[in-house]
Amino acid sequence: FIAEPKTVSIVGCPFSGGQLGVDKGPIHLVDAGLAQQLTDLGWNVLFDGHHQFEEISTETDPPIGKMKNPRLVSNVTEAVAKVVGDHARKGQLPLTLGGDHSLAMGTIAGTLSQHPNACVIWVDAHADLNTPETTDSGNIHGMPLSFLLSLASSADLKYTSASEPTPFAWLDNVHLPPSRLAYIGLRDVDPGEKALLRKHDIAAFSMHEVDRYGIGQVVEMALDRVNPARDRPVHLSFDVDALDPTVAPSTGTPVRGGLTFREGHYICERLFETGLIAAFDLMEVNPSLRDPASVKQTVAVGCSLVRAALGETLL
Ligand code: 6HN
Ligand code: MN
Ligand code: MN
Ligand code: MN
Repeated sequence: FIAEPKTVSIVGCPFSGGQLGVDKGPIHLVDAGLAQQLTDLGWNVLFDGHHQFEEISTETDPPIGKMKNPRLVSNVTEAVAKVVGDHARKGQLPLTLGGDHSLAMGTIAGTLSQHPNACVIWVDAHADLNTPETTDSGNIHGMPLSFLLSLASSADLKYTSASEPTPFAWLDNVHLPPSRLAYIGLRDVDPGEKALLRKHDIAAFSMHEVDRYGIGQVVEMALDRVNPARDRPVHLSFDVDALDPTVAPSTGTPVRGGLTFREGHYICERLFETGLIAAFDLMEVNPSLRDPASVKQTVAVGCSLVRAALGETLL
Protein backbone atom coordinates (compact mmCIF):
# COMPACT_ATOMS: atom_id res chain seq x y z
CA PHE A 1 0.00 0.00 0.00
CA ILE A 2 1.42 3.35 -1.04
CA ALA A 3 0.35 5.78 1.66
CA GLU A 4 0.74 8.86 -0.49
CA PRO A 5 0.64 8.01 -4.15
CA LYS A 6 2.26 10.71 -6.19
CA THR A 7 -0.09 10.12 -9.07
CA VAL A 8 -3.77 10.94 -8.94
CA SER A 9 -6.12 9.55 -11.60
CA ILE A 10 -9.25 11.56 -12.20
CA VAL A 11 -12.22 9.28 -12.91
CA GLY A 12 -14.88 11.62 -14.30
CA CYS A 13 -18.30 9.99 -14.06
CA PRO A 14 -21.03 12.12 -15.64
CA PHE A 15 -23.72 9.75 -14.49
CA SER A 16 -27.15 10.28 -12.97
CA GLY A 17 -28.85 6.88 -13.10
CA GLY A 18 -29.18 6.84 -9.30
CA GLN A 19 -30.72 10.33 -9.12
CA LEU A 20 -31.77 12.49 -12.04
CA GLY A 21 -29.88 15.56 -13.26
CA VAL A 22 -26.55 15.34 -11.50
CA ASP A 23 -24.51 14.14 -14.48
CA LYS A 24 -22.82 17.44 -15.41
CA GLY A 25 -20.97 17.77 -12.08
CA PRO A 26 -17.65 16.24 -13.16
CA ILE A 27 -17.58 18.28 -16.36
CA HIS A 28 -17.90 21.53 -14.39
CA LEU A 29 -15.26 20.44 -11.86
CA VAL A 30 -12.74 19.67 -14.59
CA ASP A 31 -13.63 22.80 -16.57
CA ALA A 32 -12.95 24.82 -13.40
CA GLY A 33 -9.31 23.72 -13.70
CA LEU A 34 -9.16 20.96 -11.10
CA ALA A 35 -6.44 18.98 -12.94
CA GLN A 36 -4.12 21.99 -13.15
CA GLN A 37 -4.79 22.83 -9.50
CA LEU A 38 -3.64 19.35 -8.49
CA THR A 39 -0.60 19.61 -10.76
CA ASP A 40 0.24 22.87 -8.99
CA LEU A 41 0.12 20.96 -5.68
CA GLY A 42 2.90 18.70 -6.97
CA TRP A 43 0.80 15.74 -8.08
CA ASN A 44 1.23 13.87 -11.31
CA VAL A 45 -2.32 14.07 -12.70
CA LEU A 46 -3.81 11.56 -15.12
CA PHE A 47 -7.05 12.46 -16.86
CA ASP A 48 -7.99 11.14 -20.25
CA GLY A 49 -11.52 12.46 -20.53
CA HIS A 50 -14.77 11.67 -18.83
CA HIS A 51 -16.07 8.14 -18.91
CA GLN A 52 -18.67 7.35 -21.50
CA PHE A 53 -21.22 4.96 -20.15
CA GLU A 54 -23.49 2.76 -22.16
CA GLU A 55 -26.97 4.12 -22.45
CA ILE A 56 -29.86 1.98 -21.38
CA SER A 57 -33.16 3.69 -21.96
CA THR A 58 -35.83 3.58 -19.29
CA GLU A 59 -38.05 1.51 -21.61
CA THR A 60 -35.56 -1.33 -21.51
CA ASP A 61 -34.74 -0.72 -17.83
CA PRO A 62 -38.06 -0.67 -15.98
CA PRO A 63 -37.99 -0.56 -12.18
CA ILE A 64 -37.46 -3.81 -10.30
CA GLY A 65 -39.62 -3.48 -7.22
CA LYS A 66 -39.06 0.16 -6.23
CA MET A 67 -35.54 0.38 -7.65
CA LYS A 68 -35.22 2.80 -10.55
CA ASN A 69 -32.77 2.17 -13.43
CA PRO A 70 -31.37 -0.97 -11.85
CA ARG A 71 -29.70 -2.42 -14.96
CA LEU A 72 -28.09 0.88 -15.91
CA VAL A 73 -26.78 1.59 -12.42
CA SER A 74 -25.52 -1.96 -12.05
CA ASN A 75 -23.64 -1.92 -15.36
CA VAL A 76 -22.13 1.52 -14.82
CA THR A 77 -21.00 0.87 -11.26
CA GLU A 78 -19.46 -2.45 -12.32
CA ALA A 79 -17.46 -0.58 -14.96
CA VAL A 80 -16.42 2.06 -12.42
CA ALA A 81 -15.24 -0.67 -10.04
CA LYS A 82 -12.89 -1.99 -12.72
CA VAL A 83 -11.50 1.46 -13.56
CA VAL A 84 -10.95 2.43 -9.92
CA GLY A 85 -9.45 -0.97 -9.11
CA ASP A 86 -7.05 -0.70 -12.07
CA HIS A 87 -5.83 2.73 -10.97
CA ALA A 88 -5.35 1.50 -7.40
CA ARG A 89 -3.39 -1.53 -8.62
CA LYS A 90 -0.99 0.81 -10.44
CA GLY A 91 -0.38 2.69 -7.18
CA GLN A 92 -2.41 5.70 -8.29
CA LEU A 93 -4.91 7.56 -6.14
CA PRO A 94 -8.33 7.25 -7.80
CA LEU A 95 -10.25 10.53 -7.58
CA THR A 96 -13.81 9.89 -8.73
CA LEU A 97 -15.99 12.87 -9.62
CA GLY A 98 -19.76 12.33 -9.70
CA GLY A 99 -22.37 12.13 -10.64
CA ASP A 100 -24.74 10.59 -8.17
CA HIS A 101 -23.68 8.67 -5.09
CA SER A 102 -24.74 5.27 -6.45
CA LEU A 103 -21.30 5.47 -8.13
CA ALA A 104 -19.76 4.62 -4.74
CA MET A 105 -20.89 1.02 -5.26
CA GLY A 106 -18.25 1.00 -7.97
CA THR A 107 -15.58 3.13 -6.34
CA ILE A 108 -15.62 1.26 -3.02
CA ALA A 109 -15.74 -2.15 -4.72
CA GLY A 110 -12.72 -1.02 -6.74
CA THR A 111 -10.85 0.07 -3.62
CA LEU A 112 -11.66 -3.19 -1.82
CA SER A 113 -10.38 -5.21 -4.80
CA GLN A 114 -6.91 -3.79 -4.18
CA HIS A 115 -7.13 -3.00 -0.44
CA PRO A 116 -9.37 -5.65 1.17
CA ASN A 117 -8.68 -4.17 4.62
CA ALA A 118 -9.74 -0.63 3.67
CA CYS A 119 -12.18 1.38 5.77
CA VAL A 120 -14.67 3.96 4.53
CA ILE A 121 -15.33 7.46 5.85
CA TRP A 122 -18.66 8.55 4.39
CA VAL A 123 -19.33 12.29 4.67
CA ASP A 124 -22.98 12.99 3.88
CA ALA A 125 -26.24 14.46 5.14
CA HIS A 126 -27.74 11.06 4.30
CA ALA A 127 -26.86 7.50 5.23
CA ASP A 128 -27.34 6.06 1.69
CA LEU A 129 -28.10 2.78 3.45
CA ASN A 130 -31.60 2.01 2.16
CA THR A 131 -32.27 -1.47 0.86
CA PRO A 132 -34.56 -2.22 -2.10
CA GLU A 133 -37.18 -2.88 0.61
CA THR A 134 -36.70 0.17 2.85
CA THR A 135 -36.34 2.78 0.09
CA ASP A 136 -39.18 5.26 -0.37
CA SER A 137 -37.79 7.09 -3.40
CA GLY A 138 -36.45 4.12 -5.33
CA ASN A 139 -33.39 6.23 -6.16
CA ILE A 140 -30.32 4.04 -5.99
CA HIS A 141 -28.09 6.90 -4.77
CA GLY A 142 -29.85 6.34 -1.44
CA MET A 143 -28.84 2.65 -1.39
CA PRO A 144 -25.14 2.04 -2.23
CA LEU A 145 -24.04 1.09 1.28
CA SER A 146 -26.73 -1.55 1.83
CA PHE A 147 -25.21 -3.53 -1.06
CA LEU A 148 -21.60 -2.86 -0.07
CA LEU A 149 -22.28 -4.00 3.52
CA SER A 150 -24.17 -7.06 2.19
CA LEU A 151 -27.38 -5.94 3.92
CA ALA A 152 -28.93 -6.22 0.46
CA SER A 153 -28.03 -8.45 -2.44
CA SER A 154 -29.15 -9.25 -5.95
CA ALA A 155 -31.31 -12.03 -4.49
CA ASP A 156 -33.53 -9.34 -2.90
CA LEU A 157 -34.48 -8.13 -6.39
CA LYS A 158 -36.47 -11.34 -7.01
CA TYR A 159 -35.59 -10.94 -10.64
CA THR A 160 -36.13 -13.70 -13.09
CA SER A 161 -34.68 -13.48 -16.53
CA ALA A 162 -33.28 -16.39 -18.42
CA SER A 163 -31.12 -14.18 -20.64
CA GLU A 164 -29.73 -11.46 -18.32
CA PRO A 165 -27.79 -11.63 -15.07
CA THR A 166 -29.65 -10.14 -12.13
CA PRO A 167 -28.60 -6.50 -11.63
CA PHE A 168 -25.98 -6.11 -8.88
CA ALA A 169 -25.10 -9.82 -8.93
CA TRP A 170 -21.52 -8.62 -9.55
CA LEU A 171 -21.59 -6.98 -6.08
CA ASP A 172 -22.70 -10.09 -4.21
CA ASN A 173 -19.18 -11.19 -3.37
CA VAL A 174 -18.02 -7.68 -2.44
CA HIS A 175 -18.22 -7.10 1.29
CA LEU A 176 -17.35 -4.12 3.47
CA PRO A 177 -17.76 -5.17 7.12
CA PRO A 178 -20.13 -2.74 8.90
CA SER A 179 -17.37 -2.23 11.50
CA ARG A 180 -15.29 -0.50 8.81
CA LEU A 181 -17.77 2.24 7.90
CA ALA A 182 -17.99 5.59 9.71
CA TYR A 183 -20.32 8.46 8.83
CA ILE A 184 -19.81 12.15 9.46
CA GLY A 185 -22.43 14.87 8.92
CA LEU A 186 -25.69 12.89 9.02
CA ARG A 187 -28.91 14.80 9.55
CA ASP A 188 -31.53 13.27 7.24
CA VAL A 189 -31.72 9.54 7.90
CA ASP A 190 -34.77 7.46 7.02
CA PRO A 191 -36.43 5.27 9.71
CA GLY A 192 -35.36 2.03 8.02
CA GLU A 193 -31.79 3.32 7.81
CA LYS A 194 -31.76 4.24 11.52
CA ALA A 195 -32.81 0.69 12.36
CA LEU A 196 -29.95 -0.70 10.26
CA LEU A 197 -27.42 1.70 11.82
CA ARG A 198 -28.42 0.46 15.27
CA LYS A 199 -28.69 -3.21 14.33
CA HIS A 200 -25.21 -3.30 12.84
CA ASP A 201 -23.65 -0.89 15.35
CA ILE A 202 -22.32 1.35 12.58
CA ALA A 203 -20.20 4.34 13.62
CA ALA A 204 -22.41 7.33 12.82
CA PHE A 205 -21.47 10.89 13.77
CA SER A 206 -24.37 13.17 12.98
CA MET A 207 -24.39 16.97 13.07
CA HIS A 208 -25.41 16.57 16.72
CA GLU A 209 -22.01 15.00 17.50
CA VAL A 210 -20.23 17.64 15.39
CA ASP A 211 -21.91 20.33 17.54
CA ARG A 212 -21.22 18.48 20.75
CA TYR A 213 -17.58 17.46 20.32
CA GLY A 214 -16.33 19.65 17.49
CA ILE A 215 -15.13 18.38 14.14
CA GLY A 216 -11.58 17.68 15.37
CA GLN A 217 -12.79 15.20 17.99
CA VAL A 218 -15.36 13.69 15.67
CA VAL A 219 -12.78 12.78 13.02
CA GLU A 220 -10.58 11.09 15.65
CA MET A 221 -13.61 9.28 17.10
CA ALA A 222 -14.55 8.08 13.62
CA LEU A 223 -11.00 6.87 12.96
CA ASP A 224 -10.88 5.19 16.39
CA ARG A 225 -13.91 3.14 15.41
CA VAL A 226 -12.88 2.04 11.93
CA ASN A 227 -9.11 2.43 11.96
CA PRO A 228 -7.91 2.26 15.58
CA ALA A 229 -4.26 1.56 14.75
CA ARG A 230 -4.33 4.07 11.86
CA ASP A 231 -3.01 1.36 9.58
CA ARG A 232 -5.93 0.72 7.23
CA PRO A 233 -6.23 2.48 3.86
CA VAL A 234 -9.07 5.01 3.97
CA HIS A 235 -11.61 5.44 1.20
CA LEU A 236 -13.11 8.92 1.65
CA SER A 237 -16.52 9.28 0.00
CA PHE A 238 -17.64 12.90 0.21
CA ASP A 239 -21.18 13.86 -0.76
CA VAL A 240 -21.17 17.62 -1.25
CA ASP A 241 -24.62 17.79 0.42
CA ALA A 242 -22.85 17.09 3.73
CA LEU A 243 -21.97 20.78 3.58
CA ASP A 244 -24.57 23.32 4.56
CA PRO A 245 -26.69 24.45 1.57
CA THR A 246 -25.39 28.00 2.11
CA VAL A 247 -21.89 26.62 1.37
CA ALA A 248 -22.77 24.13 -1.40
CA PRO A 249 -26.21 25.01 -2.79
CA SER A 250 -26.11 23.11 -6.11
CA THR A 251 -26.95 19.59 -5.06
CA GLY A 252 -30.04 17.44 -5.52
CA THR A 253 -31.03 16.71 -1.93
CA PRO A 254 -29.92 19.71 0.18
CA VAL A 255 -30.58 19.60 3.93
CA ARG A 256 -30.13 22.62 6.16
CA GLY A 257 -27.92 22.51 9.23
CA GLY A 258 -24.85 21.04 7.55
CA LEU A 259 -21.08 21.23 7.84
CA THR A 260 -19.42 24.61 7.52
CA PHE A 261 -16.81 25.29 4.86
CA ARG A 262 -14.08 24.76 7.45
CA GLU A 263 -15.56 21.60 8.96
CA GLY A 264 -15.72 20.01 5.51
CA HIS A 265 -12.16 21.03 4.75
CA TYR A 266 -10.92 19.90 8.14
CA ILE A 267 -12.08 16.33 7.44
CA CYS A 268 -10.14 16.30 4.16
CA GLU A 269 -7.05 17.91 5.68
CA ARG A 270 -6.90 15.59 8.66
CA LEU A 271 -7.29 12.49 6.51
CA PHE A 272 -4.56 13.70 4.16
CA GLU A 273 -2.39 14.24 7.21
CA THR A 274 -2.81 10.59 8.23
CA GLY A 275 -1.26 9.57 4.92
CA LEU A 276 -3.91 6.86 4.64
CA ILE A 277 -6.18 8.14 1.87
CA ALA A 278 -6.37 5.40 -0.78
CA ALA A 279 -9.28 6.83 -2.78
CA PHE A 280 -11.44 9.94 -2.81
CA ASP A 281 -14.96 10.43 -4.20
CA LEU A 282 -16.56 13.83 -4.66
CA MET A 283 -20.23 13.24 -5.37
CA GLU A 284 -23.57 14.94 -6.01
CA VAL A 285 -22.35 18.27 -7.42
CA ASN A 286 -25.37 19.16 -9.54
CA PRO A 287 -24.88 22.14 -11.86
CA SER A 288 -28.39 21.82 -13.27
CA LEU A 289 -29.76 23.18 -9.99
CA ARG A 290 -29.72 26.79 -8.92
CA ASP A 291 -28.46 29.98 -10.52
CA PRO A 292 -25.04 30.34 -12.18
CA ALA A 293 -23.50 32.00 -9.11
CA SER A 294 -24.57 29.10 -6.87
CA VAL A 295 -23.22 26.59 -9.37
CA LYS A 296 -19.91 28.41 -9.54
CA GLN A 297 -19.70 28.53 -5.74
CA THR A 298 -20.49 24.83 -5.37
CA VAL A 299 -17.97 23.81 -8.04
CA ALA A 300 -15.31 26.01 -6.42
CA VAL A 301 -15.97 24.46 -3.01
CA GLY A 302 -15.78 20.99 -4.56
CA CYS A 303 -12.37 21.73 -6.11
CA SER A 304 -11.23 23.16 -2.80
CA LEU A 305 -12.24 20.00 -0.89
CA VAL A 306 -10.27 17.87 -3.34
CA ARG A 307 -7.21 20.08 -2.97
CA ALA A 308 -7.52 19.85 0.83
CA ALA A 309 -7.63 16.03 0.63
CA LEU A 310 -4.53 16.13 -1.56
CA GLY A 311 -2.53 18.28 0.78
CA GLU A 312 -3.09 21.90 -0.12
CA THR A 313 -3.80 23.38 3.27
CA LEU A 314 -1.05 21.81 5.36
CA LEU A 315 1.89 24.11 5.94
N1 6HN B 1 -27.61 11.06 -1.56
N2 6HN B 1 -32.71 8.82 1.91
C1 6HN B 1 -33.18 9.42 0.69
C2 6HN B 1 -33.49 8.35 -0.34
O1 6HN B 1 -34.00 8.69 -1.41
O2 6HN B 1 -33.20 7.18 -0.09
C3 6HN B 1 -32.19 10.45 0.14
C4 6HN B 1 -30.93 9.85 -0.41
C5 6HN B 1 -29.90 10.88 -0.79
C6 6HN B 1 -28.74 10.21 -1.41
O3 6HN B 1 -27.66 12.25 -1.22
O4 6HN B 1 -26.52 10.61 -2.05
MN1 MN C 1 -26.47 13.09 0.51
MN1 MN D 1 -22.15 -7.68 -1.15
MN1 MN E 1 -24.83 10.55 -0.67
